[in-house]
Amino acid sequence: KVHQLSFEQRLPLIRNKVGRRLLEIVLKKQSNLIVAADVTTSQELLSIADEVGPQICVLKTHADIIQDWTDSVSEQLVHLAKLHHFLIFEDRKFADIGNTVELQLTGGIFHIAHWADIVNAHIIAGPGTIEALSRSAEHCGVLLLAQMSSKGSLTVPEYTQKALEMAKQYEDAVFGFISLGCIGEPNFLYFTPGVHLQERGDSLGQQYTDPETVIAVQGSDMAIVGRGIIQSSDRRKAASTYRKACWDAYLQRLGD
Ligand code: 6AU
Repeated sequence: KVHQLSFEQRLPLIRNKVGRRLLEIVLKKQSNLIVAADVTTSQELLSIADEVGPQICVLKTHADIIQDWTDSVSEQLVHLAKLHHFLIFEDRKFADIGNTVELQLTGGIFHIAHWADIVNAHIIAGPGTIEALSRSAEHCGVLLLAQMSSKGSLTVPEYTQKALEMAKQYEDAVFGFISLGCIGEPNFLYFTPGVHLQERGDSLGQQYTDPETVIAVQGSDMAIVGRGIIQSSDRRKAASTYRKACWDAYLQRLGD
């Protein structure tokens, strides 16, 4: 099912308010590009946020790979997010029982619930994981991992289907999926990682597809790009190239 509904048409169908806020940003900036800032120092993370900020709708973080994380890092990130008008997605991939997930979301040294607009979760442990996130992350939107980009992923069609069913039960919190394309209804958004304009994969099982295939052919909405931009010698220019490729692919899908 490839959606020919525009983001304008889908906005009122999204139940979660972070999801609607995201679509407002997407439309205003004409950007369905998410940058995955997989770097190990706060200085690199913040400079990437500042460099690519104007081109993106969401910055995706892995707080636990930053070696010098403090509350000040999240404060500066939130400042840059307001300045450049993007949302922050902490790619924590919660996967535990609800009680533990609640502690992981609010506690530790990261206090994810304080600064993240979006978090994601595996469905492997059942609905308790999502129940915990929907209870303690009131201002946070949730994405479920329905498929993965890596070689040998265990997300068989039945598993993907379960993710769709679980999302429907928690539609106030869950507004979309990590998936390889459009896998469900237009009231959810589809986020696809493993996007690169040059490479086909890496040595550890990542598999890449280009933006046009992911968005125009497979029907995904948002492209998540890490190394394709992060490892470029000119990140601003790379982000601008990817933004245009992803947006053109969205327009192409609407026109088909
Ligand atoms: O473009 P890359 O390969 O440098 O980075 C891809 C980013 C990484 C992964 O942690 C993440 O996307 N990712 C995810 C997410 C977003 O949940 C799921 C998946 O199946 N594959 C994947 O690469 O930050």
